[in-house]
Amino acid sequence: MKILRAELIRLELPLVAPFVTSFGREDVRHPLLVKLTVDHEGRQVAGWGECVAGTLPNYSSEYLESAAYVLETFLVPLLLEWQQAHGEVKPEDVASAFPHIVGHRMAKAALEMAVLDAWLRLRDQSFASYLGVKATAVPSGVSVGIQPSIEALLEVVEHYLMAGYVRIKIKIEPGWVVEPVKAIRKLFGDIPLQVDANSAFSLADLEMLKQLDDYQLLLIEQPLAEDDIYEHAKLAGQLQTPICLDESIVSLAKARQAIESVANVIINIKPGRVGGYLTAKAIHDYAYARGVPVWCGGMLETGIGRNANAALAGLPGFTLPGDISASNRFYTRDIVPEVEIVDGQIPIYTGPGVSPVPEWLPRV
Ligand code: OSB
Ligand code: MG
Repeated sequence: MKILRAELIRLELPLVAPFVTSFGREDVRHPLLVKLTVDHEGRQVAGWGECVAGTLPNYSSEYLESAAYVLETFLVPLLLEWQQAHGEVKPEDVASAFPHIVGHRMAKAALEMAVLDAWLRLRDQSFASYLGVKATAVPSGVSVGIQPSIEALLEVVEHYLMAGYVRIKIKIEPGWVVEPVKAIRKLFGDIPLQVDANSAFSLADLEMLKQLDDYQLLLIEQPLAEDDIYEHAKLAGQLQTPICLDESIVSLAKARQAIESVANVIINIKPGRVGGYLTAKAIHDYAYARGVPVWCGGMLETGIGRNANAALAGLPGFTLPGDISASNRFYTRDIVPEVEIVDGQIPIYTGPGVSPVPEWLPRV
């Protein structure tokens, strides 16, 4: 297949409610889409990729404008050079087109996703079938931001439980750790529950974090610094609750290091953070072969990334519910037909590619 044209499309989607984490507050999401027009023997299709970089460099060093710049200035031109030299482009080639571009994995992931999407459309094949996924739906968990009060938190959690979410994750930060967990346990009993600190703590908080061991949490996600697997390993030795790594896992190499050094570790796989769905699959395969549980994280994706995440999470090693919720968890109107929760699950899309509804794009 040959790429004829590459476009970057910036969107602005207001959130249904502010999303507050230990690193900041978001009211509006700015998704960046990559649209490739490709040709194969006279047939033209469009392939879509979604870049998950946030507006600010607070979750990772990448952010919206850096990703757009890197795509436009380096990644797309290098991929076109590769195409010129090799006559065509395949999904597996994308990473080899820019061996000397360090980092910028969210930008790389978006371009690889668009190539993969176009390539699969030309074959009339779904992403799930490409991955070898047999499942038809995946359990749906929800990530709950930090709330202004315990009462507000309990109300929001109740709302999500009523909507059918099978697992609740709450964001935590200094001053918002044990009390919210305790209040949820008291009101809702032994529901599947986990917490996410987004690197808000250090080993000096050990005694406080140890208190969480009393609440049968599924896991504690990324309590310590983003670049510090070593300290997470130390912490894991002191806690009963499993440690899950999110920010720290930016590659297969980091996943290997975590699996080798952190006792009882669990891995949150986010395709954007690791450089694309192919690496995400490789991390899954590596962890699965070693009996290490993984689950699929989310980055407030539109239906483009959300459907792709659901397909990925259909792989057998994804044994914990993902942050794969319905479109209406974040948006009043998605840009593709709504992703819906049905009996606590997100159905896996079976068509060859999910396209934005053209009339809906100008609104955002
Ligand atoms: O840490 O998992 C995280 C959103 C943005 C950045 C980081 C995280 C999150 C979430 C939301 O928790 C997950 C979702 O998309 O549902
Ligand atoms: Mg996280």
